[in-house]
Amino acid sequence: MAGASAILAAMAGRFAGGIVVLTGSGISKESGLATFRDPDGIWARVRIEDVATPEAFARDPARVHEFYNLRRRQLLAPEVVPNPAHLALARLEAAWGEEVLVVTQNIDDLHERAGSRNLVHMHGELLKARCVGCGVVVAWRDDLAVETPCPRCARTGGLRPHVVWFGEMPFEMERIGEALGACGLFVSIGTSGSVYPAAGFVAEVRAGGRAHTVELNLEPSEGRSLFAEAIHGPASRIVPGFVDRLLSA
Ligand code: BJW
Repeated sequence: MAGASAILAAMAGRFAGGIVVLTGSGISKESGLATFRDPDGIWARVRIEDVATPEAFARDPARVHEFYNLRRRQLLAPEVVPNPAHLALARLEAAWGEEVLVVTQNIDDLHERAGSRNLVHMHGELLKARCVGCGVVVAWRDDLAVETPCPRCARTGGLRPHVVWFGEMPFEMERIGEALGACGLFVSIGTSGSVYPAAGFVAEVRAGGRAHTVELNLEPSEGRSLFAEAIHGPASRIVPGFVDRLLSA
């Protein structure tokens, strides 16, 4: 099996570079959180321009707060818990330690709840708020409103969800770039590959010419042809299987 032997080769090099796992909203779908671009996804119900740009927040902050308040309440609902895909990635990190870096585009905290620690939230975190006045970033589990005062500077109107909107720079790009440049295996899980810079990671890794690249997604993504190997199916089934294969290779 060509894929398995490529993984063995990547395993041999894992001490030299590690594994980068990019995750998107598809990994959290079976935990009860919506994806963005599927027919039942968030962007089928809400316009990006109304809720996910700095201009939208400047124009109508109450509308943007309403959108994220609803998603924060959904995330904190008792039935939303990590699924076997999140748990499998945490198991991989438990076995191989910091060689495994999860870079998630998701703003939910399901990777943390599953046990992942070596983790980058490149599009931010729903359970944090940031003050545009003083810059403080604080843990936040309640609704936000335009009138909510900043817990540090007390200014009102400045608190926003600590997330990355279109036109804003994703977080920790330097750390991500270094990991992509060094890794021996790049795995993309549950993302359509339509939002940059994350959509460009596979090409970046391939340009290095060393790492094996694998897509794990419900269906072929926009970038499928860029991956050396692809496994399609629901994340809760294919990710644990893939991790088992890595750990037993
Ligand atoms: C399953 C499954 C199951 C379902 N199991 N799988 C023109 C060209 C190129 C770039 C640009 C351009 N014009 C503008 C840009 C830049 C722009 C961009 O990419 N736009 C594109 C739309 C073209 N990007 C930005 O503005 C970014 N910033 C930036 O570029 O800064 C400049 C920069 C310069 C140089 C270096 C670095 C940076 C910022 C992007 C911010 C994205 N923000 C959002 C909202 C965040 C907060 C929130 O959650 O509300 O992030 S948008 C949304 O999309 C969210 C997601 O993280 C992101 C990706 O979506 P994802 O996760 O892939 O979801 P889907 O729905 O698209 O896909 C789900 C997949 O799962 C599907 O394939 C399903 O099949 C699959 N699936 N069920 C497994 N059970």
